[in-house]
Amino acid sequence: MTTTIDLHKQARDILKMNDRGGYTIPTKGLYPYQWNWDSAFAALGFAQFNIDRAWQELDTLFTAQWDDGMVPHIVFHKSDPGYYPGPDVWGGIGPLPSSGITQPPIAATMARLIFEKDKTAGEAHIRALFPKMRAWHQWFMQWRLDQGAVCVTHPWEAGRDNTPEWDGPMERIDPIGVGEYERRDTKHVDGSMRPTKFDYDRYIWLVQMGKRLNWDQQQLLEENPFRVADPTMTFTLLRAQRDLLALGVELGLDVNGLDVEIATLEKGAASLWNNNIQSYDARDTKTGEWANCVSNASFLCWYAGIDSAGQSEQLQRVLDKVQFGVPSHDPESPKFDGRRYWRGPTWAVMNLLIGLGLEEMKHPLALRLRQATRALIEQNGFAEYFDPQDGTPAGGQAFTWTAAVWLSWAG
Ligand code: 9WN
Repeated sequence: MTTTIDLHKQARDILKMNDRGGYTIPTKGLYPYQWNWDSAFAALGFAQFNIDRAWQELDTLFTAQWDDGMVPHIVFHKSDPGYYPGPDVWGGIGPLPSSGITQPPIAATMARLIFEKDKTAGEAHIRALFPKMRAWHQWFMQWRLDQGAVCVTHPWEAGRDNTPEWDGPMERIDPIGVGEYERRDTKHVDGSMRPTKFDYDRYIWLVQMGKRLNWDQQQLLEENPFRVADPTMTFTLLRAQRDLLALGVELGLDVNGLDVEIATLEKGAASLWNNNIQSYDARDTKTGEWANCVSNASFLCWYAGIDSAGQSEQLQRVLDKVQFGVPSHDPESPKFDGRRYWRGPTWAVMNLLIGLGLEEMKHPLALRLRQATRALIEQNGFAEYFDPQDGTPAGGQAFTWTAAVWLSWAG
């Protein structure tokens, strides 16, 4: 029988195995580069046994920050033909080869959690990272707001690539001229667990457009048909801004304007409440239409410091429907698909963020979610994601962020 001690060792070994020297890849083969939010989770995992390595992870991520403040979603430290689209397809314009979009800003929140573990080791890192995190958050505030909610401009930005929330806006894209390309993801894992060709044509078409416009945000604002106000981005940025404010106040740093930005984001979060389905939801800013989806991102409200009786009812409902919550899409929706990526599976990292919020708010479902995540990993290992009905592991294996969730929260 595998014991908790064995699983802790396995989780630490996964982090060490995926360490490429200063940064960690999500998993060998499928994802051979540094991903933005994966790295922030990796840092939290490392902090449980090697605090210096935790800070190094975040420090490395921010070496890829663009002049305008954006921190890219992939940093291509060393070219690897096993992943598509690579650095040449993206044509990122930062100091290191990178993609041209970002990912959910959880770095400031993870930095604060790591700082709380050891303030002496952390203070210099926080002082150096603070202006960089501030600049990144301000980039969101400058370019990405819609009624105060934060928008994504590519499905990959939310980190929830093929969630049904994007189905409407994706259908409106005609990927004319996308040309031939060779997918590599389906060479590593079963295609039935991955996004479809319909999705990939549009993912690549959006990348080609960004590169053509040299990732100029003003031009993208005018030309890009995909602009969706998203609960992931809105809730994670709101939380990150609160954490930045707390860190700044504690260390006597310049927090001027942060309170106003937080108030804007609070309004933005409120604007994502969809009365028709009694849940936080994504809104297509081009049409004003709701996605009408209860997703795992809907449950990030507590993480952002927002309590919601309506969302609590939804949480109770979806947790009662599956063995291992939180499913990435409503298990009662006809679009639910328990094995296909962000259209149903449970993701340990989302559970961690949701769970942290629930615990901080002393929510009655907090313990249940933590125990379900613990059982999920105990029984099924450190997979990228899992079928929420029976826990079947899916996607990549020996996955950095699942190991980090075990070490920092579930284990
Ligand atoms: C595209 C690395 C990343 C995660 C995302 C997840 C997946 C990439 C892909 O893998 O996306 O960014 O190629 O499928 O959806 O959340 O950061 O683990």
